[in-house]
Amino acid sequence: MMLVRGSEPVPKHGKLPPMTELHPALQSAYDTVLSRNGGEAEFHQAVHEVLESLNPVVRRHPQYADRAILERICEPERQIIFRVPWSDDRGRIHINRAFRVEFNSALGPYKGGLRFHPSVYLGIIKFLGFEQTFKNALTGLPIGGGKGGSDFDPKGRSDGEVMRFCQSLMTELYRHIGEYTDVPAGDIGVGGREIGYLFGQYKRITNRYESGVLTGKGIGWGGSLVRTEATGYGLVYFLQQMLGTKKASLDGRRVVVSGSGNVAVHAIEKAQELGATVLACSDSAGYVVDHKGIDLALLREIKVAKRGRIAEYAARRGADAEYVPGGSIWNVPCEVALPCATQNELTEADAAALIQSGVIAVAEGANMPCTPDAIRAFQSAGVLYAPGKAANAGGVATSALEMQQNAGRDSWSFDYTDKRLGEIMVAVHERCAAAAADYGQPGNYAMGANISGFVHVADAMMAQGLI
Ligand code: NDP
Ligand code: 2IT
Repeated sequence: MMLVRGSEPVPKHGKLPPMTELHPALQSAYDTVLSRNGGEAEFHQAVHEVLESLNPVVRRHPQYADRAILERICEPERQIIFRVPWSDDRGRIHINRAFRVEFNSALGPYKGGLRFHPSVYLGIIKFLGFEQTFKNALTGLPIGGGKGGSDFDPKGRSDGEVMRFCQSLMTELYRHIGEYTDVPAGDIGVGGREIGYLFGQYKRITNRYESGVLTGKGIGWGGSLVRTEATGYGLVYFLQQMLGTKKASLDGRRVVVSGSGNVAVHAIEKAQELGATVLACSDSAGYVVDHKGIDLALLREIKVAKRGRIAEYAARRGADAEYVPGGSIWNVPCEVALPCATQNELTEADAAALIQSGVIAVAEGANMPCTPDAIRAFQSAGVLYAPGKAANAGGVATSALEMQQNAGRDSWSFDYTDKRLGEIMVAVHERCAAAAADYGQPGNYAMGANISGFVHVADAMMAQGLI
């Protein structure tokens, strides 16, 4: 069986760290993942990171190596791949590929977003579904893990084209999902507009107003207040907890946030509210630095309302702001870094630049944005580091609150829902911190998140028999 070590060229984007010796049961599970999922670099990376954290767990509790729990937890319960035909505004026909990976249902119905981005392939959806399983467990709410999406590129597409694509996708997806089965939501490229079109088509096909089948719905038709803001707000709530352990706060801090989508915009909003100056943000083409602090109203107008490019921000803002095409946003000096764009966007070299500039905390709004080498660099430099599966769990947690409201045919106020989100993020932080301390690594949130999430899911799987 293949062993991944040091510089072997396994992942496409992130280099794996020098391998800690894995317990034989973990090694065997990892070997199986490598041999079964050839070429799926991001999935290998996500699995490796979790298994590495489990060494002390399997040593202390050998029962986790029994009954193939490790192999089962790394193998999705179901993987669905289908064709999505649609026609553009000029009548040309396009065929996309779509996925739904129903990873683990030990704790509840599969739950996780849909991503529309040209880079989507099975390996990305599997990595996201795997991460989601542990993230959802960390929330303490009754949700299993799943993820889906398509290689459809929404950029430059009209509303009509996006609608036809969503309708065609749902024409197949509807038979696999349901309030008690699998509950999709948004992710990159999927926001309120897309959820609306998807919900409409589901309702039309099934002739059921089944609110709980999707989350991230509009406020007037079954959506929850705070869901739009939840991932970014929750990220900052987690960050506050983490800084609190060092008696530090966000007030007066210089913050850099990558991305300028749903997660980034709301992280910026909350960080600014708490007294931070957000100096820079980005999109896939480049980044802007604004020495006076990002003007959030302008950013929203350009990126959210007009779905435009961030270059326009600097052009409109004048002398205070500068646009850097390409390049790395992590060269902008700051005390707090919040990667909120995509996987493997923050490399070892970026981590070195951040450490050099005096970064004290890094919290992941995106899923797996830091490469394994970057994480290792932060941890060895004593930088507080929060993994996405903990720090960005506020989004899916608020989706679970949306499901609760739908099930009770109720709707809660903004303040009440935000308070619940805040409490959940405090609890997520506590679970990570407690597990890390219990296994002799206080402050190692990556290890704590992986251990706490794993134990919760594995215990439920053991109780439910060999399924
Ligand atoms: P959006 O589509 O709203 O925004 C994505 C942002 O990231 C955009 O600024 C986009 O730039 C940029 N981006 C996307 N792909 C790339 C890429 N390959 N390289 C560089 N930049 C890129 O998505 P979200 O804000 O919802 O998601 C951002 C991250 O947060 C993802 O990792 C997602 O999985 C994660 N997440 C999202 C949650 C949610 O509730 N939405 C919950 C938890 C995690 P451009 O505008 O140029 O496309
Ligand atoms: O990565 C994530 O947690 C999300 N995209 C949100 C999933 C959800 O079901 O709300």
